[in-house]
Amino acid sequence: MYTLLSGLYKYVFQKDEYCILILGLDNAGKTTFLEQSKTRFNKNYKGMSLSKITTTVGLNIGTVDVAKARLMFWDLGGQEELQSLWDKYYAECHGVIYVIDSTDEERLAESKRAFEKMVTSEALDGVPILVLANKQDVETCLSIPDIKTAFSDCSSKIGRRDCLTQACSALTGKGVREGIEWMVKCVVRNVHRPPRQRDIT
Ligand SMILES: Nc1nc2c(ncn2[C@@H]2O[C@H](COP(=O)(O)OP(=O)(O)O)[C@@H](O)[C@H]2O)c(=O)[nH]1
Ligand SMILES: [Mg+2]
Repeated sequence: MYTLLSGLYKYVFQKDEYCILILGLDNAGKTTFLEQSKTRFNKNYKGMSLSKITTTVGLNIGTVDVAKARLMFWDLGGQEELQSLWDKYYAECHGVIYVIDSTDEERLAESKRAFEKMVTSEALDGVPILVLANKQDVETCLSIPDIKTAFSDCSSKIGRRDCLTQACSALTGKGVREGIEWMVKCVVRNVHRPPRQRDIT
C-alpha cells in the first residue's frame, strides 16, 4: 500500500519520498529538531513555539521538501519502554537521525547503549546515520571530540555506511540545514543500492 501511494505521489509531484527516523533518548531534542526543520524548509509552515514542545508519547510525523526529495520524518518516543518499538520501523526507513543531548553527560553512556543496539540491527544495514550532537548553544555542553570519544567503540559496528556527526542546536537552528542536506545527498545516492525491504513487498 505504501509503495503504491508513494509511487502515485512521485508520479503526480515528481518528488522521491524517503522515510527518515529520528531516534535518541527522551529529552535529547528530537521533536524540537523536527519542528525546526519544518520551519526552515517548508516556506509556509507556521511552526509551533519551540519552547512549548512537550514529551512525545507515540510518534510525531512531519514532512520536509528539499529540492527534488521529500523527507518524511518519524519522530519516535525515546523513553526506555518506547525504545523497544524502534525496530518495528527499521525495515521501512531510508535514513536515521540520532539525536544526542550534549548537555547530559550523565546519560551519555545510556545514549551510547541505545545507539549501539540500533546500529547493530540487521534491518538497518547500509542505512545512512546522521548523529546530531544537539544543544551546542549551551556553553557548558560536551564538544564533538568528547562525544566521539564516548561513542568510539561503536565505530567498528557502523560498518561501511555513510555516517556523520554534526554539531547542532535544534533550538537556534544551527547545523540543522547542513545535517538535512547531508542526509538528502546520502538517501538519494542510496537509491542505486539494493532496495529496502518495503520496496520488494
Ligand atoms: N538549549 C537547548 N535546549 C534544547 C535544544 N533542543 C531541545 N531543547 C530542549 O530540550 C527539551 C526536550 O526537547 P524535546 O524536543 O521535547 O526532546 P525529545 O524528547 O527528544 O523529543 C525541551 O525543553 C527543549 O526546549 C537545543 O538545541 N538547545
Ligand atoms: Mg519528543
